[in-house]
Amino acid sequence: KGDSGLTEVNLLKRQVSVLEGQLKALESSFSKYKKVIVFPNGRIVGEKIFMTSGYEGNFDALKQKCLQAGGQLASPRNAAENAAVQQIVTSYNKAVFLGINDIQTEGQFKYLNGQNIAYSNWQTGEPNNDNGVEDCVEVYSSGKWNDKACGERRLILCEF
Ligand code: GMH
Ligand code: CA
Repeated sequence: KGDSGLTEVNLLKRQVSVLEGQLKALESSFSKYKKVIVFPNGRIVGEKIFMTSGYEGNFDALKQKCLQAGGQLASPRNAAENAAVQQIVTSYNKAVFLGINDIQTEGQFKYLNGQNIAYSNWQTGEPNNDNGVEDCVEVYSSGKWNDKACGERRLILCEF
C-alpha cells in the first residue's frame, strides 16, 4: 500500500474537484434559464421572482390565482422589490394590486399573512380611503401606491 500514486483521500479530492466543476456549470446554466423564463413577464430580485400572466380581475380573483399557482400576490418589502413591480406596471401600462389590504382594521395595512406592513411607498395624500371603500392597494406606473376598492379589476402580479 502507498505505491499506487493515488491514496483513497486523493481519489476523493479528485472526485470533489469534478463535482465542483459540475456544480459551477449547473449554476451558470440555471442562472441563464431563470432569465429566460422571466422574460418578458417577470422580474428577479434576490431570491424573489415577480411574474404576471396578463390576467386581470378583482382582488379576490387575483389572490386566488396566485395561491393556485403556488405563490402569492406581489408584496414588495423594500425599494428594490417595489422598483421591479413598477417595471411590470410600466411595461404593461396597467396598475397591479398588491398582497396588502386594510380589510380587517381600517387604516392598518397588512400583508396576507396578517402582519403589519414594514415598507410602503404611498403617493402623497394616500391612503385616503376615498368614499370609505378603499381597502386594497394598487401600484401606479410611478411606483407609488394608492388605496383602491378591492372590487376594481387590476393586472395580476404574483411573487414566488
Ligand atoms: C380622490 C382624490 C384624488 C385621489 C383619489 C384616489 C382614489 O378622488 O383625493 O386626488 O387621486 O381620491 O385616492 O383612490
Ligand atoms: Ca385612494
